[in-house]
Formats: sequence, C-alpha cells, structure tokens
Amino acid sequence: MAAQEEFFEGISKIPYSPNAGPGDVMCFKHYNAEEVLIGRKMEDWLRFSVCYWHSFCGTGADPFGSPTFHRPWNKGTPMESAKKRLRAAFEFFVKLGVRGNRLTFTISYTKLIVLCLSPVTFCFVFSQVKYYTFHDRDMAPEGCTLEESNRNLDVITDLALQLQSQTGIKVLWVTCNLFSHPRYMNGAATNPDCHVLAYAGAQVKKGLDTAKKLGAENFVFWGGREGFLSVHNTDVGAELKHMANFFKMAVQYKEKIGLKCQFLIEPKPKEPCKHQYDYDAMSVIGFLKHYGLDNHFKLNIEPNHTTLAGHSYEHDIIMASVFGMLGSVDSNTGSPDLGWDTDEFPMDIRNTTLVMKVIIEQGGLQPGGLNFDAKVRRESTDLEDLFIAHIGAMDNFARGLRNAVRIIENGLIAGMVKERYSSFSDGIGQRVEDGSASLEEMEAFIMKNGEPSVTSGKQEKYESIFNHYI
Ligand code: XLS
Ligand code: CA
Ligand code: CA
Repeated sequence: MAAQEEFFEGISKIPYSPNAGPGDVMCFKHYNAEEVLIGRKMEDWLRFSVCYWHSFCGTGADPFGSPTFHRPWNKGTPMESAKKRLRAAFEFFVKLGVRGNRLTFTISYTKLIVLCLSPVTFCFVFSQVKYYTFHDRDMAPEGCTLEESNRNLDVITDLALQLQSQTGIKVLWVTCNLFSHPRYMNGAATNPDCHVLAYAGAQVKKGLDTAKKLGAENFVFWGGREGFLSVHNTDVGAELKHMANFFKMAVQYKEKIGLKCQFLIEPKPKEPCKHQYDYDAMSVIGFLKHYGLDNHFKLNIEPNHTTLAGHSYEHDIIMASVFGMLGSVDSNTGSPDLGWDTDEFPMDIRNTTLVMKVIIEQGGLQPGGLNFDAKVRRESTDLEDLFIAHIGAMDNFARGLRNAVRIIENGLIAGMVKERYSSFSDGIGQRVEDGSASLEEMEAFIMKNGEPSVTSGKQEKYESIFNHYI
C-alpha cells in the first residue's frame, strides 16, 4: 500500500520542554497534559479542540484581498481535496499531540505476577489535543441537491470515522453551516420563507445524524443570519417564535435518534447581520427560558463575540456560568481597537486566567471544551505558523489555569469577596438572601439603624492582588 502523503513535512510531534528558551516556539513550555492540578489532569481542565474551518479551510482572503495561503491539501476535485484536507487535519492533530500517539509496553513484574497471575500493561499516553470541531460544509462540499450534499458528507465522514478510531481523536462539536449558501441570505430558522426554513431543518437533521455517527460530544447552533438588517421588512415576534419551534424540532429529533450530546447556542451580536437575535449570553438565556428550552441547551461563548457586544472579554463567560449555562468556549480574541470579528488566537494571560478561574469554579467544562475558533493572520503564511499559533494559545491557557489554581488555592481574593458580602450572612441580610424579607422590614430596619456607613470597594487592591498571580 502506498504511504500516505505528508503535509507538514519537517515537523515532528511537539514536545513538552519546560526549560526551552524564549525563541523556541515549537514546543510546550507550560502545557503538561498529564500534570494534575486540583484533582484533575491539565488536559481534562482544558479539553483543547482545533477548529476545521479556519485552520484547514481558511485561505487568507479578506474583503480587500485574494487568498495568501497555499495549502498542499487544496488539490484535485472538491471531493479529492476534502479527503486530503481531512488527512492533513489529522496529521496536524497527531503532531500537535494526541491520544493516538501512545507508547504502550508490557512488563512482567514478578511480584504482581504472583498476585495477579498475569503480566501488567503500562500505557503511557502523551496527549495534548484530543478534539476537533467542524461545520458540515467545511468537512464536505455542498452538492447540487440535498441528496448529493448528504452523500458527500457520508463519504468524508466515513474517512473521519476511520481516522478517529486510528488516532483516538474525538469530535468536540459539529455544527451546520446555515449562513454561507445564498438561499440563507435572509436567515435559516428565521427566514420569512418557510421553504428555506425547511431546507435548514433538513440540513440540521443530517447534521444530527452525523454528530451521532462520529460520537460528537456537543452540537452547536450559531445563528449568523438569524436577525435582521432592517426592521421595516421584519416581523420580529414571528421570527423568534419560528426559531424556538425550529430548536424544538431539533430537540425532538435528537431524542428520537438517541443522540447523547449537549446542544449549545453561540451568541454573537452582529456580523453578518446588523442585529442578531442571539445577541449575547443574557439575550440567549432569556430566549431559552421564555420558550421553555433552557433544559435542553447551554451556551458556547466566544469572547470575540462578547467584546463585539460591547462587554469585557470575560463578561459572557461569567454570566453564562452564573446561570449554570456555560457549556463550551470558542477560545479566541478580537482586537479591542477594532469593531469586527478578527478571530485571533488568545495570547493574553490576564484573559485566560479569568476564564480558567470561572471554569474551575463551576467544576470544569465537560462535555464542552476550549475550541480554538481562531485563524492565523493573513500574513502568517507558513504551515509552521498554524502550529506556533496553537502551541502559543495552549501554553497561554495552561498558564491561565496555573494562575487560576493559585488564586483559588490561596483564597485571598475569595476571602475578601466573602467579607464584602458578610452583611447577608445573618439577621435582615440572611432574610434577603433566602427571600423571606419584606419592604416593611426594610423600612423598620432603616428607622432603627439610619444611614449605612461608606465602605470602600477596594478595586485597585483587588487588581494589584490579581496581578500578583499572573
Ligand atoms: C462565527 C462563528 C462560527 C461558529 C460556528 O463568527 O464563530 O464560526 O462558531 O458556526
Ligand atoms: Ca465561534
Ligand atoms: Ca467568530
């Protein structure tokens, strides 16, 4: 049998080299997958995932310029290059470090043989990235009919299944591209024409079948064109109801086929629409609760979308988590000085520390993960840049994790916050806390106790202490 083509020539498996120098960017200096922190391996806190669309379908084109990337897998017919792209992606996952790259050996350990009467197998697994994410249409090309598109997807996902079982790499989430094809220009689940909504429904049905086939742990809905450009031609109330009913159909089908994955909605305020219904975490949570869907969905928060909504980087991570709805994170960043979705690799240690603190406090992200929905810059044209970007971001999250662990284990900030709210631990405060207080009681309390004293919020003190850990 002919040897498989190698796409990332000259790059071997990325090692963990904690003492490497500053110029050595092709190794992990902080991410040590097997290391245990607060009772869990780093890889299980971080659950890294590589996204298919930016890293393997991205061309470097922007609205003002042509493609700048020349990827060796873009050769042949669309189906031929889809297969090459998939093989290249798995080569990348393996070289970045995955489950499949394991060293297994058996030793006969005499004392244990006496006890167990059998040799003992020791399996050392060096794992860094275990997961990937994809849209149906970036995995396989759209055909002229739904049947042809589905056949294309079947062929490519047969190969994906084979590569997954060879390497141990798994699907973090699948999503359907319900925004690129011209038929979706006025939306998918919120399209004013039910014929288009039906097409989207048929596509999601196949997407859910694909999620089941590949064992996806989550399924994402990103409503890129679920919104409007003009209120004059839009029946907002009808569109929101149609979207809720569309999600109900998806829940029904998921249950019918016994698909055991978490449904996620990914908020984004705008782009491509002027206004998108899934504006931010709180809008989505309100929508889900209003339509009785909140038990079936969680949120996939992308910080670049959060900042586009006018919030700070960590805002929606915190809001979703507080409501028990933080399911997964599309770990990227924007440029605070730009008003669009630049999908950059997350390289700021302050941000990863804040995100990891929330994730630890909610007990982890599983079955979600940290998916790098991020693209190398148009000017970063070398294949090596794809590795450098992922390694840098993974190391940055590993540092964020270590910082967050120190903040939590040290307990100084938590103690200060607890003290700040201590008036709610007894008396009238406790009754407010448990919901048994009344306005009459508030009035009687003030009549007796008068003006509250002024208490410093100590923001700069908190910030100085936080900076000590990063
Ligand atoms: C676009 C979104 C998209 C979703 C998946 O801005 O980030 O890529 O994550 O459709
Ligand atoms: Ca995203
Ligand atoms: Ca994005």
